[in-house]
Amino acid sequence: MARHLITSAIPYINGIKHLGNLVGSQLPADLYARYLRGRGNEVLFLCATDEHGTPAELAAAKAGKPVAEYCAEMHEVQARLAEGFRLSFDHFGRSSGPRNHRLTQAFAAALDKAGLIEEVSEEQMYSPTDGRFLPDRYIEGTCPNCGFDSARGDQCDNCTKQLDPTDLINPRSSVSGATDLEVRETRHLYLRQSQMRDALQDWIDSKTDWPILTTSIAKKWLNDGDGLQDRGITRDLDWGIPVRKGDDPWPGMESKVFYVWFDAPIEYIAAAQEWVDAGKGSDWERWWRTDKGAEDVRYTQFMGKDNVPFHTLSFPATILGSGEPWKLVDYIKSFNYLNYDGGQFSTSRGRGVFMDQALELLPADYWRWWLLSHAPETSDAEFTWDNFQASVNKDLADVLGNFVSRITKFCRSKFGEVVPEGGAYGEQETALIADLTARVRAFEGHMDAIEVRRAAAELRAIWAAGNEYLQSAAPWTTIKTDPERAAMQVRLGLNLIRFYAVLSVPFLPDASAELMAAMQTDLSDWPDDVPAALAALAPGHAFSVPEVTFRKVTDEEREDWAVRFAGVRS
Ligand code: B3M
Ligand code: ZN
Repeated sequence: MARHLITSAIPYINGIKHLGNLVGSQLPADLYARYLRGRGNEVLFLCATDEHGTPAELAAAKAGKPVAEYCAEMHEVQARLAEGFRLSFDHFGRSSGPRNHRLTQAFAAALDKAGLIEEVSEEQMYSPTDGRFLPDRYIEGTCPNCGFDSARGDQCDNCTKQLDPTDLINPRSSVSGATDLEVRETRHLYLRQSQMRDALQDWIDSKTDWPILTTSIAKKWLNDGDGLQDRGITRDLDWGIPVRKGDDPWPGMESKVFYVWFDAPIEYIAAAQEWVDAGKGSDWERWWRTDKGAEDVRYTQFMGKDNVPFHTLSFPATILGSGEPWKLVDYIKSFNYLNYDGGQFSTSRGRGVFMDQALELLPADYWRWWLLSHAPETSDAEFTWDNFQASVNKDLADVLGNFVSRITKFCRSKFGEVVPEGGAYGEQETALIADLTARVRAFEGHMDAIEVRRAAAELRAIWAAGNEYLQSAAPWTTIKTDPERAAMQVRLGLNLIRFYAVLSVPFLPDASAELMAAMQTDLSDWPDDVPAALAALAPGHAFSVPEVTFRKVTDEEREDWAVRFAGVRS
């Protein structure tokens, strides 16, 4: 049994996430966590809300609430939605919690001790109209790298380049829109990332199995010359983790906080501590300290492509630079963007379908299936209502749902609600089992490699193989001439339902649970031995006919939803 640490990028606190955010980190992370647990591994799956920095301050101001209160409320909202989508976090933490405060301050002290922190007097954009400095998202303008006109002060969302507010062309305040900005002196702490170029280069070069998307972004910014500039890790903001040197004050920095991207990844560690504090675990160090057992852990991170520079350069610089035995990530799975119906999903503009809205329309499994089977892995992907309807109706209703319904109803009418006996398998059954064995091994291969779309396609093919078998074995015809044989076909069919339920848990946790309940079993062991797994429900085992497992999306609904979500969220 291996030990797997899995983290999803921690979503900003500033509002409800859209489906593009969900499929870019939390949902595939959940898929992988569920799969590894299903195969008997020990898994610690962590996520949290990212509560500091300008996104939090700006959103709280917009909501007219004190920022601490806003964050507490939004954390609950996001936690409930995560449950709604069945995201099986072992802990969903908060980056504003006391554990992260202490850890972040301790990391800063360790980096300082290692000579990697420098105090720099720098020029920052100041807005007389707003009466404040404008760090990060308080400022917008044109990206000097790609020309995108809504780049933010810390990063361009279009080309992923990390920026400084003073890099922006035609900068404006995102609070007031003011353009009469001036440059003022302020002192900040800088992390001397440039000192760690060689260490980071060696580390990234050693990761030959990483997805191309991850390594290409990492190498682009590493070799770009300025990707590994020394960067400010403090800000002139009220809300955040106060700058301290461990437990001691940091002279001259009393009114400042750490930059959100400095403390946010440290929350991955703090979330493990919070997990212990919440009584859900007993030892966080064996997951995070290589001197305390974590060298045996495989650590996988999930994130959208815009987060890759921070996870391949900045956070590893923090970890490596501390000189302390912290666990480094082993594998970074990153995603392209999911677009929405001819444009971009947009939180700021409220465009697309958001997590709360999606769950009002349909249960989580429908969304999980569509999103995962269309995950933006090798390129950007697009959500359209046509595609959503077609995929749900075909894969879930026609293939999986229909299979379950036909076999259970037929059995009930001819043999009653128990698994019938029947004779030995014939050629057709042997061929099906051989085919399924090969497909399950292929499915495992894709899941192990976190090739989400391929895994979904293989799972669909596994369902389809059962459907095709049923179609050609046709027990409803066989029964007229050979009832023994029909009984055997039904016995295999009922066993296939349980088998599908076990394999499908990572994609469709609710439907899988329903199918297991209908089959009146909790035998959920992974089918390492496919023939044995297909004999798990013995003759005489009782079952019940499940309710409709998946319903179809009607044309009327599709048209209605397309119109309803065409504009912006009100
Ligand atoms: N909160 C950005 C995002 O939600 C940021 C990720 C932090 S991961 C440590 O996409
Ligand atoms: Zn750009």
